[in-house]
Amino acid sequence: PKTLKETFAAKLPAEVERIKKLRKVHGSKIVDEVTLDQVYGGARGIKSLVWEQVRMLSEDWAARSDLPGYVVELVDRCPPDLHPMAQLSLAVTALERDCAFAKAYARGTNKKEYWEYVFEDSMNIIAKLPTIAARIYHNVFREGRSVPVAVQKDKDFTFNLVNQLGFGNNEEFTELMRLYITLHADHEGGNVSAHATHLVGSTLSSPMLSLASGFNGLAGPLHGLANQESLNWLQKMKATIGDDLSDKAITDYLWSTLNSGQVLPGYGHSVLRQTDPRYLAQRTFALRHLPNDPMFKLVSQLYKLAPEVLTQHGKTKNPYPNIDAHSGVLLQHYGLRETRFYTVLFGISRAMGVLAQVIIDRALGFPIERPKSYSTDAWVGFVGAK
Ligand code: NMX
Ligand code: MLT
Repeated sequence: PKTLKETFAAKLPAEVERIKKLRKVHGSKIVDEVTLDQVYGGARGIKSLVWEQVRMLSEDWAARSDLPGYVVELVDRCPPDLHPMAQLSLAVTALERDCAFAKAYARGTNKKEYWEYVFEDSMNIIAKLPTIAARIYHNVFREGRSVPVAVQKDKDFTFNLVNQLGFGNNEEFTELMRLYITLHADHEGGNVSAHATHLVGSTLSSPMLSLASGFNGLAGPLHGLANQESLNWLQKMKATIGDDLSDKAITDYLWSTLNSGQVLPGYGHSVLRQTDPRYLAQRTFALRHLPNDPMFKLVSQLYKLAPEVLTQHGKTKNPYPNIDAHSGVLLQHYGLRETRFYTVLFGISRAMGVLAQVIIDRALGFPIERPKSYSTDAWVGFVGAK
């Protein structure tokens, strides 16, 4: 059977031709109109990115999973109160020392071959993420008393991740994590982690530095850190209202969060205008495996109450839950209770989606990204306002 790289290489020429022809025939067609609201509104909805998909290969990743000694040392030297996402970003940045693409570029490699090196780098990074993450986990939450066990080369990527974290004997949790890793991997190109990785990669910066930029974006509470925020907030809610989990007590708590100028973590979305299908996939898992978990029951009660409260609040365009409203309760059910670690798990999965795109970006020769900016005075003139 062909390797992933051979499969990609075989498909590439036809895709390059397809895009060439598309641009030749339709290159001057207008594909979108942009309003001033979109310019000031975080470029929301502007059609301006191209995004595609590839599959993973666990065996290949297992073979590439060893960490260089200096990365182990770097992670081990991080203070335990440095957030695990910052540690992950540092470790990925440090992997650039062995970047095949940067070395090939320095040698003056033909730009048509860039993707081959970016492919190797991307596979190497993804392969090492579970070991890096597990090392951070043991250092921060087990006071470094334990180290991740070795990767089992005949086992799948997610089994090894779970096993290295110390939960490998729990098949149901491993199955949950297979779902988790699948759900978080990609989500089109406009979200912050994907877009940041793509943007930085467009400068021909290495896959390591590009992904670290994506991780830095993912670490924000409005993006991937929302999974940590969501579970912390649920726990605070429970501690505050005690055993009275009545609709009224919960609704009052939701209003107290909103009235103190905070968002309801795990609710709302920049693009979706319905319950996130990834939330529903996790809910289906919970209904099957942990229907009586008290925190899952609370999440279900919120699902019933929060959309109405957010609608009355009248601000968010989407009052329904997103992926981050659910993932934490599943992790805590199986004993992974360290909420500060949750976004690292999101990052491991997201790396697959965004690095796949960086490979495609280089294979298709996408240019440096550079939108135009204007001052408000210039925009005022542009739209003819007084
Ligand atoms: N709770 C309270 N207010 C909200 C919420 C929420 N969950 N969601 C949006 N709003 C507010 C938002 O802050 C904004 O207020 P203002 O006009 O004062 O700035 C207003 O509603 C309009 O926002 P939208 O256009 O609906 O959403 P936007 O695209 O700006 O932001 C999120 C999208 C996801 C950042 C926002 O819904 C949010 O902050 N949600 C909570 C954090 C969260 O769950 N993030 C995770 C997203 C998924 N992920 O994995 O990345
Ligand atoms: C994501 O998975 O990246 C989030 O849903 C945020 C987004 O799409 O903007």
